[in-house]
Amino acid sequence: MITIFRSIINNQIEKAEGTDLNRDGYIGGEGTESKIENATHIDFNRDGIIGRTPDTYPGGSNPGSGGY
Ligand SMILES: [Ca+2]
Repeated sequence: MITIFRSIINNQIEKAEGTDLNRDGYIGGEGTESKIENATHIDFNRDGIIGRTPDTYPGGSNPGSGGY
């Protein structure tokens, strides 16, 4: 429960800062839709991708592509 709470806080800060603070590859979290797609392996939003491509990449951030 505390982990979920901290994750929400972290994602709020990530969106505000535009930085992937916890280095999970997503600024502001992966998103519910992406998690459902990963769990079911069904492309619900028909973007051709199961889940969502990371906002950042190992070795460097890409703050211009957050899409928010
Ligand atoms: Ca993150």
